[in-house]
Amino acid sequence: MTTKADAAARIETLRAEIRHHDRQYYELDTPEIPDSEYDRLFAELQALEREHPELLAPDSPTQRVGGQADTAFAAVRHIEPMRSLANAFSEQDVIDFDRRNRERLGVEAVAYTAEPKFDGLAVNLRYRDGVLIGAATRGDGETGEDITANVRTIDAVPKRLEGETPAGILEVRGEVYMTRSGFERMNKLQAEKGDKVFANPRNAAAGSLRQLDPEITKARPLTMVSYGVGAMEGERPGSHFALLERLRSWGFRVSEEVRQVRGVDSCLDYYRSLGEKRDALDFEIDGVVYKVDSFEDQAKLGFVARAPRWAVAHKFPALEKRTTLLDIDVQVGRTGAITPVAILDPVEVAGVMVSRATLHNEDEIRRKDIHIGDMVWVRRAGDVIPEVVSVIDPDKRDTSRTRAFTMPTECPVCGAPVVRPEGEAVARCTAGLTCKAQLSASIQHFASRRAMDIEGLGEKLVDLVVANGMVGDVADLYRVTEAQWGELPRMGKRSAENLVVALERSKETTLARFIYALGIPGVGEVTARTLANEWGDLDAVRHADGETLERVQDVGPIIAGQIVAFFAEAHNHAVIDDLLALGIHWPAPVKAASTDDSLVTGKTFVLTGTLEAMTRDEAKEALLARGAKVSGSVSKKTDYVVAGRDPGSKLDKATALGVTVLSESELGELLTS
Ligand code: 5U1
Repeated sequence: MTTKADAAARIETLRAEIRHHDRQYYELDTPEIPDSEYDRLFAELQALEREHPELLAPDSPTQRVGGQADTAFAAVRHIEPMRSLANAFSEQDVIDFDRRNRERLGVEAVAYTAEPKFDGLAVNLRYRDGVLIGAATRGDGETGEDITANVRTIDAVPKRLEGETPAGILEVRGEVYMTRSGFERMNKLQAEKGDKVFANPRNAAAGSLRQLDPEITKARPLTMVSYGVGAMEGERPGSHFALLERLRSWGFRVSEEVRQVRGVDSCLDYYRSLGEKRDALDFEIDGVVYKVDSFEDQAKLGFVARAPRWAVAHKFPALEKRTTLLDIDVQVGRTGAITPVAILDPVEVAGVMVSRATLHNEDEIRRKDIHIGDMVWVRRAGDVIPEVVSVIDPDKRDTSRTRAFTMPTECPVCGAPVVRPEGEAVARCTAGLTCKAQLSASIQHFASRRAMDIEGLGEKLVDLVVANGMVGDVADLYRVTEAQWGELPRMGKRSAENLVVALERSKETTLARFIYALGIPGVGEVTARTLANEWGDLDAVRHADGETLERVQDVGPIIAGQIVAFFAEAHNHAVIDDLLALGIHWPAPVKAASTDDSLVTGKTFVLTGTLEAMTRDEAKEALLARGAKVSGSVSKKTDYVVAGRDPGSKLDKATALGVTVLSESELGELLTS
C-alpha cells in the first residue's frame, strides 16, 4: 500500500494529466496519447482512489462520464444520460463480471448480447413521432453538443423512421465512425490540399462531425452504427437483442457481427473470433461489448457510478504502442519515389512484431517533428503499413542523443541523383528502370496477386533475379527456363516447376489486371478496371489522348497526364508488345460488346458467406467487369444477395426486406447469360 502522501501526490498528477487529455480528445480532436494509454492512466487513478477512499473528490475525472461540452456548439441535455462502459482488460475481468452478474441474479448462466465496440464518436439521436429532430455528442454524459446539422448529412442516419413508427420521443444511441478505406482516401485528399491530416479514423470522424460548416461534414465519408436507445416512449422489447432488431426495422444500421451468447465461455469465444477478424475489417473496433440481454435483468443489476453493471467493454490490444526510433532508412519504390522508413526497436502491436514503419515523406517528418533517437507512438491498423504517429514529449527530447534526418541527394541503390520537383512532396531517383530497386519493385507489382497473380514469385526471388541480371524487364520473366529457376539458391526442382506453371497460367488474364500490372503511375486497380470496362481494348488505352482519358469516370487531369506520359515512352510499348508476343491474352471485351444486355448490368449485389467455386473477390471482379455494383450491406436498394455457406445475418436481412437471394450456381448462370 502506498503512503497517503505519495498517493495524494500521484492522484493529483493523474487527475491533471487526465483532464488535459480529456480536453485534447473531446474538445480539440487532437489526442496526444492513444486510448490504451489513457485507459491505463484512468485505471491507475481508479485503483489509487479505491485504496484511499478519503482522497476521492467529486470533481475527479473518475466521477463523471466523459468530456466537457464545448462552446462552439449549443449545449443539449440528453433526456436520459449517456452512460459509459466499465472496461475489462483480461479474460479474468470478464469471468469476474459474469460471476457478479450470476450471483446478483441468482442464476446458473446469463444470456448476453455480444457486439463489436466501434472506435468512433458516441452520438445521441432524438426522434419525435419517427422524425429526426436533433443529434448531440455525448459530452459529459448529461449534456452534449448540438451537431444536428452535421449528423443530417450522414446517409446511415434515418431522417424519418421506416415501418411501424414509434410515437412520441425516442433517443437512439450509436457510434459515428469512418471506415479505414474512407479514412485513407480522405487523408490523401487532405494532404494534397495541404489541409489537416488526421492520425486515425476516430480522430477523423470526430473532427468531421464537429465542423461548423455541414457541407464539409457532408463531403467526409462518415457512417453510423446504432447500439441502443435512451429515452423511449411506448412499449420496449424484452431484450437488447430484440431491441437491435427493432432498430434495424426502423432503418438504422446495426452491426452484422452482433450475436446472442450464453455464459462466459461463449463470450470469450466471441471475443477471440472477432479478434481474429479484426485486421480484415474495414472499420476499427477497440473491443467487444457484452450486455446482459434481458431488460428485466438489466434493471435488477442497475448502475454503479458512471457505468451500468450489466455491460462491460472487453478491450482488444492497443493498435498504438510506444518504442524508440533507432534510425531512418530510405526505400526506393516502383516509380523511383524515395520513402523514408523508420527502423524501430521491435515492439509487439496488437499481436504483430513491428520493426519498420513508414514515415511517408520528408515533409511528414518535419510536420511531426521526428528525430532519430526519439520515443514515438507507432500504429498498426489492418493491412495498412505501420506508421509513426507522433513523437512522445518532443519538448523533453535529449538533443545529445537524437539527430535530425536529411534526405539523401543520391539514390542509395544506384547512386543516380535524387530530385524533388518544386511543389511536390516526393523525392525521386532519376534513373528509371536502370535503377535495380525500381526494376525490382515494378516486377514485384507485375507479379502480385491482384495483378498477374504469379504464385511463388515473391520479393526475395525477384530481388535475386534482378540483382544477378537474369531479368531486365517484366517480359524477361517468361524467358527464364525451368533449369535457370532451379539453379537459384533455395529453389528446389519442385519450386522451379511450380513457378513455370504459375507463369504459364498467368498468361491467361483479364484486360483490367494487365493494365493494373503495367504499373502506370496513378492507375490503381479501380482505374484499371474502369479503363478496361469503358474501352475493352488495350489499343484504345495505349493511344488515347489526355482529353479522351479525362472523359473516363474518376480519371482527372493528373492521372490522364500520367497515362499519356507512360505511353509516350517507346520502351513501354516495346515491353507490352513483347508480353503480347509471349502469349499474354484476355477474353474478348465483355462491356463493349454485351454489357448493356447483361442481366447483371446496373444491378446491386451483396455477397455473403463462403463461395465454393470462386472466392468472393473473384465473384466481385466478375460482377464489376459486367457493370454491376457490389455493396457490403443489404438495403432496400439491393437487387440480389448471393448466399454461400454460413451466410450470417445479411441473408436474414435480405429475407426480411424481400430481396432476391441467389445461390452460387444461380450467380454463375447470371454471369454467363
Ligand atoms: N457496441 C456498443 N458500444 N457501446 C458503447 N454498445 C455500447 N454500449 C454503450 C457504449 C458506451 O453503452 C451502454 C451499455 C450504456
